[in-house]
Amino acid sequence: MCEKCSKGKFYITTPIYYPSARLHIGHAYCTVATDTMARYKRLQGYDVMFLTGTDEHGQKIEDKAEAAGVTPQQFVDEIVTGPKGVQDLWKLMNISYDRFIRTTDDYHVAAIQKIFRKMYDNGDIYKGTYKGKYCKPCESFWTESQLKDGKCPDCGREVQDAEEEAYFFRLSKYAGRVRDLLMNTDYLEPRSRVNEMVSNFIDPGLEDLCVSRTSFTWGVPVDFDPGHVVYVWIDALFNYMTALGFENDRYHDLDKYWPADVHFVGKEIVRFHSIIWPAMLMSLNLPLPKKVYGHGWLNFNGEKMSKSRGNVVDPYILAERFGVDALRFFLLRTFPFGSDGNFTNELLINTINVDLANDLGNLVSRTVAMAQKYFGEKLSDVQEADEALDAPLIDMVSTLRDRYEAQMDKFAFQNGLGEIFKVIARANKYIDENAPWVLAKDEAKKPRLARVLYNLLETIRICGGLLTPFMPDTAAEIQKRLGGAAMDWDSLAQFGVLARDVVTVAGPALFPRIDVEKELQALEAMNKPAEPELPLAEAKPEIAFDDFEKVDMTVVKVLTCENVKKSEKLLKFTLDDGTGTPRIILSGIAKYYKPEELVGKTLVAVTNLAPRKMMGQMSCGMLLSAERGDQLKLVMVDDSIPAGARLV
Ligand code: ME8
Repeated sequence: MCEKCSKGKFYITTPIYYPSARLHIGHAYCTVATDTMARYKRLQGYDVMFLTGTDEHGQKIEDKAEAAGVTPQQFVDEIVTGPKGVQDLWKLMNISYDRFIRTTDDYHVAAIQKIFRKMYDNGDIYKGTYKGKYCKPCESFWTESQLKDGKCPDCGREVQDAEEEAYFFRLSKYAGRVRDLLMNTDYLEPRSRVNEMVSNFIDPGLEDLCVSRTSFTWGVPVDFDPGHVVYVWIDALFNYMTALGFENDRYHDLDKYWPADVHFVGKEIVRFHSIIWPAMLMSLNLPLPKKVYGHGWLNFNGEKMSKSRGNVVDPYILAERFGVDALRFFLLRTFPFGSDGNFTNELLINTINVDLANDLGNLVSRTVAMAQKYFGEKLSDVQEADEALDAPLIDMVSTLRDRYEAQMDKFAFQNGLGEIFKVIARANKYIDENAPWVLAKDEAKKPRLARVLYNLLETIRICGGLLTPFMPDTAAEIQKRLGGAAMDWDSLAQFGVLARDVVTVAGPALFPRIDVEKELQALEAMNKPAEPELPLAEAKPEIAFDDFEKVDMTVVKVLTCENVKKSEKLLKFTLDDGTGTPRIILSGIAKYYKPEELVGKTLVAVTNLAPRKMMGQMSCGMLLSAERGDQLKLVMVDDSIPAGARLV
């Protein structure tokens, strides 16, 4: 139990992200959910440790860094700590993590080496030969029997044959204990994922796991066998403990926080967290985490979110247009956490309009505006509640915290919000039932009017307080409008905490209504598919400087340009090359340009190329153009460069 508070500790983690590309809104989903749970537990009075971070080793990163012409460390540094990188994104999304681990941190690397050696020393890691299949994008090894139609069962992509000397972890030894853990405890939720793990992976026979690689170097070196690097999932999974100080001196709160109360993970990595992770902890006689929760995936317009398909939903764009709170709210209000969901811009805008602008926003604006109109800043003369008129609302609000808590404790974010929004809808109905504007016409009914407004303000206080984990800024704004009213956990279970002479503060609409059509068009325009990756032409062999010097590249101006009769490909150029005699060049670029658009342009030509006959006409030289894939552009230079200038 923590000394500071009565509730105890709560240790929650997100998966640590691969910084192989910029994160999209699907990645933010899990982190927003984790942040909401962490804030909820803090609100309840728990001493929370919320860990997130980045998983920076592996062949995929090594390959990408090489393609980008930088070192793997430079590559990951840019994506993790650079502008609009992972850490910036979490700042933007108001993610209140307590600790951020990078698996390239020195203390973690050294700890992983010790952990690997411990399992080697206890006989659970041994050396053998690896023969099998490897999925590079997933960094996963598979046996033939695990493949689905010969492809990676996780991502459906091609796998490669792999054979090399490698270390193995005796996963098979733990099959029985892991099966028992999954079948007979609440370790893994939702329950449907248990059947998936047991029938797809454990019951067909768990084989020992290959836990080292020699074909690349970007990983934690096995310190007693140079050339081997530790399998990235061992490196990654132990982050949950090294970040607390396991096998290192950087942190010292392992005893306080371990075992984790819950690991939130996406469904495709449940296998690692529910089979490999507990087996390794069993091998080291360490306590197991209390729970792994495998959430669903978000698709975009029915398709998998991916950068190459051009359907990435950029959290920066969405947050800028709709606000961070609206985005956070949408993710958890719309999709049940344990199931897959389909993100569409229309759904996002409609959710903001209906729930936030209409229901919540209107309730707050109308109530505060009426309180100020009829009473000024300070409410007064509040009479006692009317049993018949007020009990339905007051009863519902007084018990809201309990219903919300029951859902939140099951990680049912959507249902927790559902409870709040039922109350908000009821409160809006209460306004219509009690018609404060009618009461206001009769001075004798002022105390009743005050009670009606008080009930509404108190409803807003409790709903606002319970919304804090989801929308921290909005909750703070609501609190301000209620004159800094209490929003601590205990007060949220009590109707009547708000002072009867509460001072209200007016403000602009919390969530302005969005014009659906206009906004959809704007988003559509921004979400044009990304440029397809174009193949690079093969590089030519090296040439000597003297060879390069032999080529005359001259700036030329287009005097005339026309199609060549009977040719679909050729354009005929008459060019000023500075000599005073027009030069004729034929070029096979008719597919890319209309002749008239080139007249007057300043181009570059190779002018000492031997003349060539094409379609019965002589061509004296060649115009330079740049080509990639099926795109081609003439090389055009600044018009101020005179014809005849040589490229040197
Ligand atoms: O898996 N919808 O990292 P990662 C919902 N490094 N969740 C999604 C998603 C989507 N469209 N796309 C990705 C890794 N995610 C490992 C974790 S933990 C010891 C190591 C989720 O960057 C995905 O399910 O590929 C995963 O939980 C998280 O983003 C990080 O994915």
